[in-house]
Amino acid sequence: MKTDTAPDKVNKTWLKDYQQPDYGIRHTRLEFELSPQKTKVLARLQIGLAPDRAEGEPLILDGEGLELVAVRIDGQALAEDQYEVTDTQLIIPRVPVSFTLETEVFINPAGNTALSGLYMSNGMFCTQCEAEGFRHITYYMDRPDVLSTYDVRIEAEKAANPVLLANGNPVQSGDLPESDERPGWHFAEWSDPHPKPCYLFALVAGDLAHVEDQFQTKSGRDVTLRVFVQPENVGKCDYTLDALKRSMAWDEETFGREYDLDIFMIVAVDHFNFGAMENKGLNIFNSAYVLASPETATDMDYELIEGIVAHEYFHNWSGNRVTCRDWFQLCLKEGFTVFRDQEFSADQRSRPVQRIKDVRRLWQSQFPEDAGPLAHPVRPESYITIDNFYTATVYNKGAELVRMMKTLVGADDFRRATDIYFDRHDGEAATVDDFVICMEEASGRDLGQFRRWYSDAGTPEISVTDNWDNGNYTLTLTQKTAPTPGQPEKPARHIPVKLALVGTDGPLTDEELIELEGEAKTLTFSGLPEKPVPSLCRGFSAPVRLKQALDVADRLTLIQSDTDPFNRWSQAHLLAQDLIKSFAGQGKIDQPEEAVFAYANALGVILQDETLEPAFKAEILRVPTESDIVRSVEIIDPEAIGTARKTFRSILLKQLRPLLMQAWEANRTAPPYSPAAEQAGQRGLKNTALALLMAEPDDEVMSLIQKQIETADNMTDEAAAVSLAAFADRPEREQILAGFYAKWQHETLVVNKWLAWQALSGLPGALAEIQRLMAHEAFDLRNPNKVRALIGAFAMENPGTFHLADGSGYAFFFDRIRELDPVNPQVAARLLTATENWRRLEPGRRGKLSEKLKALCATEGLSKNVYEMAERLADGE
Ligand code: B3K
Ligand code: ZN
Repeated sequence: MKTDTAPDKVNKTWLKDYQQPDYGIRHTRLEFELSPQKTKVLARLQIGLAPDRAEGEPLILDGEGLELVAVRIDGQALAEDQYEVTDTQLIIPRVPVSFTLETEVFINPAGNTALSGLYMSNGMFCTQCEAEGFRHITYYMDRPDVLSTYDVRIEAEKAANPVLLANGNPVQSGDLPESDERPGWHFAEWSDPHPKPCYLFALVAGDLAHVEDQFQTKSGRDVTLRVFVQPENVGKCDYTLDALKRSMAWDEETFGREYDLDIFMIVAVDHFNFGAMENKGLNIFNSAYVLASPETATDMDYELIEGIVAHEYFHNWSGNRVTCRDWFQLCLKEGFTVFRDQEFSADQRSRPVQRIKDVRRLWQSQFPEDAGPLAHPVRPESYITIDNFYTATVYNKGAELVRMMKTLVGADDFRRATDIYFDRHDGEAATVDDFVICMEEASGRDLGQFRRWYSDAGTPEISVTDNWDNGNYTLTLTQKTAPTPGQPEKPARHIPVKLALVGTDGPLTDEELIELEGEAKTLTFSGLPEKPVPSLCRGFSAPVRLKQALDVADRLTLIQSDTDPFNRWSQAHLLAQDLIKSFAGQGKIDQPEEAVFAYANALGVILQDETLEPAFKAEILRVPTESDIVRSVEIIDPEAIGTARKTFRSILLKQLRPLLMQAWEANRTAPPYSPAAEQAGQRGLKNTALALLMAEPDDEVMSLIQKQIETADNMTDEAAAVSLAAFADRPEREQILAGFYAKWQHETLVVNKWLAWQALSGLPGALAEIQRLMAHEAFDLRNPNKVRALIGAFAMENPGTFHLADGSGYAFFFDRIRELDPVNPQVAARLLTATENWRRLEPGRRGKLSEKLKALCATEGLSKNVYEMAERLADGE
């Protein structure tokens, strides 16, 4: 690990400095002799000077933490004075125009706790190379615009590693001759004919079982599909395989994209820094997004598996066949691929509910990012480490930009544009601009102003004013974006606004698309029978905030009478949020109590509406979390928010109790369990009703909880009931939690849920409980899933405990960051996003948290990951 700290030692990389590489790597051959502490890597690279470059450029390869044994050019060993090795590079001043470079290095996979490069998870070897992990494996031009074909040979002890996998197609395998040094070894060779950047390289070796299926592509290619897992999990892969087949068929149907190798593999590993990785032909997944059985996985787990399997598969075209020129273009593959997986899920499940979930996610993580010290453009301009820019802005806002372009050019031209893009840039490293150019060419539209969405950070706010005059209605939309770090001026953006006017009995106009390009736009309507309520940004047509002065009655009109399901939900969610804020003394609604009665009535009508799907009802019934309120207030006072939310839930419950009981009863699903949308929606509604009933956890409701725990035949119902018990101040709590642990202690993914529920509890003593759990056998700082379950859930989603007034939550959190940083800097840095709202805290907490950030920033020996985050967070103080 690199341990630069002082700002002057930390190099920033800038988009404006991009230069094409001096050399290309035509072909890469890698030979691995795997051994946990000392793996040998031989790299044989066919290198050539780039066509437009003059001879004499030095060859500079990236490499970190490598023990270099030999360097050869065209078979000739280089003397030590013919090259230079630094902490991060191998520099060869003089090389021929075209040559073969061989390097031999040793690396230590077992010591790699950062989980970047080649590392070990539960005894198996695996890799993670995006973004810059390959340089921990061998010396290479570790940048996405160097594309090469690969041959890989893996040698390893057969008993411990019967399975040896790499990218591409299998070539040959067999036993190695017996020898004293390597008794019982074998080998496998793989070949990947598709040129790829090294971040897509992957290798896996271990004792794995697999499930298998076949897929025939539209043009008749037979593809073997395999999902590899630890042998005890082989019964939990069927859904992953099924989701994969559906993804392959969908991408052919929707984007005309076929798979291009003879085999597609997914491998599940327990130690993984994020969700999954799209390595060519050999996706490596966090086991949480592969393994599922009705007894151990929730509906939400199934949904995530489906979405992530699709996402990684779709990268085969949007990311792998067409990759990124440099890491500033990350949204080119990530934003587009998130858009693709969102569309897939919308087609597999309920489109309106999918849209609600996608926007909920954007509001939870991207809007706060855009409004705080970590704000950055979808295409950032600089970074210390790109690891810190795998953000909601790049991914989720990036997806919204693709969605807006589709709205602007229309579905047919959008599909023509993606065809042009894939054809034109196949086998290349492209830029965001290349993508937008394809949209322009296919549609004939000028997207010049639209490009600001990529370069300008911040969420535009659209203020809405209107005037009603005897059947004539005028509506004025005005846009404004607040300054963000480094960007004081924000010119107007090109914003697609879908709108309709709604009356008490439903829409008064058809939906139309308005393009807001200037600062403001005024629209006039005549002949309307009543004063309408404008339904704006229907389907969330643009990632903006609407500033609309609607009274409660108008908002209820939209909740009840709009035909756009997204706006019905968003109005309900935002009204609930405003009501809670009003109870906390920060809202604009007078007499919030009466308004809650009216709101409850509206919810009651929705609950009884037979035409609405249960999943939609569940979304609308879900009370905003404390974190939702924290995100939406100007000044964060966690205690006032906690109390206000309780008040709101209690009043709602008083009004709705019989209907909630009925919803709980009526939505119990009949066996057998199915993870498909319909049943999942019913369980979602039943368990959301139960959650609201737990606003007053009396004996009657606790008996429902107990009954559900005892009779559940699936983890969704069991988890819902046990987690609600974990949040309740009831005598049964301890015994329910202990019983759950005793039952599931051998299922690590289930135990992670148990850790998270306790980390989310807002009960007095929650912090002490979390501290105790750090020492529990179920916790392990080296496993990112466990870190996220316990520390991540506490810091990100338990504001009452994280922001304890005496600062003890902060002290605990920063101790953990310091402990984790030397183990896994990427995960430690990511956790720090929990502090991004510190400037909005009430003064007491604000002072305490900013002190902690400043102290962290000044700490010697931080990783550059944590240093960069702390510096951006504390900047200006
Ligand atoms: N491309 C990977 C993310 C890699 C993150 C590296 N820090 C997974 C994905 O987005 O599909
Ligand atoms: Zn991705």
